[in-house]
Amino acid sequence: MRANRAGQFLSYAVLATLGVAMLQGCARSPAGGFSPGPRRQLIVTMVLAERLRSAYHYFIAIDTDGDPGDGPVPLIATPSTPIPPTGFPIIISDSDVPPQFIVWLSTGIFRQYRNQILIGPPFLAQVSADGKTITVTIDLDQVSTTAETLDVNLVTADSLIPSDDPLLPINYDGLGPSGNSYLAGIPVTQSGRFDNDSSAVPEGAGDAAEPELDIIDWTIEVKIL
Ligand SMILES: [Ca+2]
Ligand SMILES: [Ca+2]
Repeated sequence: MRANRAGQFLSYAVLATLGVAMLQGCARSPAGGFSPGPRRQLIVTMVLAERLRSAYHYFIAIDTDGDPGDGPVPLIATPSTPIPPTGFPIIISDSDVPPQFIVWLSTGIFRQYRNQILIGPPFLAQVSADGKTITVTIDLDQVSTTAETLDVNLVTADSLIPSDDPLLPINYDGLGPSGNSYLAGIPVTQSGRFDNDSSAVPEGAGDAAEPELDIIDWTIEVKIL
């Protein structure tokens, strides 16, 4: 989809000045064996129509406020949009609150942000050999130790820098035809699995400007060990 509507411009400069976290591999225990990993995990896969572009941006956005009535949705800023004091480019949770937790992949690097603060890489993250499937394992204790449900959206974008040129919009995709069909109220107090096929608003192909941006499938698994 092409976007040129006004929204909150979430401070890109904050991101640009933060440090860089490298992709993390399997966790090893101090004894040298493999750890079973975090006690509570959120495993997210995002499938694209075509191999991702390294310079593009791929987000998992999570709202922890417990209100399924508002969730992370893409709102594209323009240069004339007032810049809010804090936030993350193109994604908001509701009219006031930026998403509390973000995983951001760009230039081959996965970064996690909690309340706009970089907290390092996800526990595990990888891109498939064909470049179409992104899989991220998030330590739920890093997201929130108290939230019983999460609202989740997957968002892609070709740029984080808004342009007033209508010929150069930020192109993006998000869950649902308009990107506003975030997944509301995913319970994280017990193990469970959710997927696009059983979603009330399945995400399909052809609703993004480029196949490299086009989310066509997803799964979310809550794993309590
Ligand atoms: Ca969509
Ligand atoms: Ca799509």
